[in-house]
Amino acid sequence: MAKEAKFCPGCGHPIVLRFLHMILREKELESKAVLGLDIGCSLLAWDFLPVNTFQTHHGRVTSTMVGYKRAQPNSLSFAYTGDGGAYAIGMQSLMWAAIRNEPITVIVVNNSNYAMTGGQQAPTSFKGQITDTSPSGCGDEPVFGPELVRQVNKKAFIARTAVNDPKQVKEYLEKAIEAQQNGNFAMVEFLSYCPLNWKTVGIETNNYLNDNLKMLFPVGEF
Ligand SMILES: Cc1ncc(C[n+]2csc(CCOP(=O)(O)OP(=O)(O)O)c2C)c(N)n1
Ligand code: SF4
Repeated sequence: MAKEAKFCPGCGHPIVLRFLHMILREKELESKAVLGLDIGCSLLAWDFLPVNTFQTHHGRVTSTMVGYKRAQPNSLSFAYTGDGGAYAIGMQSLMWAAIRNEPITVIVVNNSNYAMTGGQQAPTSFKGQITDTSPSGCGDEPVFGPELVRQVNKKAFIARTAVNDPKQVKEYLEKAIEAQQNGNFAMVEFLSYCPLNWKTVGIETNNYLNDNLKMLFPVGEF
């Protein structure tokens, strides 16, 4: 049984995690799965799923789960991280795992800010985005993670979707698991809700996702 969420009401993280759990249960893979958590709101997934879980340092979840997979090749190894953990402090770990085609599945939850620390500008913040550290609007272009990783690995499964497209969320998670089972690296980025730091309520959160993140970051397989 999945347990009570520690995430803010309306957060996108539990959507991704519940679909991951649904698939693991359907495919009877719960006992083989190992979930590595990065620092950030990802760590709120601790004890959320009935799956063996590691807590790692900020930006180091990918390398930790590569190590785990090498030690336990029959396991199903997941690196669960925010966009800051993946594309700022953890970019080097992510790129080398992709370059070496390490057979793990990386799940990136992109909420366009450093959420756990209070909503600072992140590598995925979009031009003009108001954050705690860009009160007059972010001046930088964002990082397009899946597009970048595609450049260094032609065999991997690489995709982006959004938490308000449940059919695609499930499909891409299934394909990312299959890719790992076939010996390949996989990464899916999920455009995700962060009502606390976006300062949105109710339908405004979904509108923010559609009007900003989904307008900028293309969804699909790369
Ligand atoms: C080495 C290190 N640097 C900085 C921090 C502080 N820190 C904790 S969470 C976080 C931001 C996390 O943002 P992101 O990875 O995008 O995840 P989110 O919280 O948005 O899900 C930072 C900078 C830390 N814990 N460790
Ligand atoms: S701060 Fe944002 S990402 Fe973190 S739990 Fe709350 S809504 Fe979710």
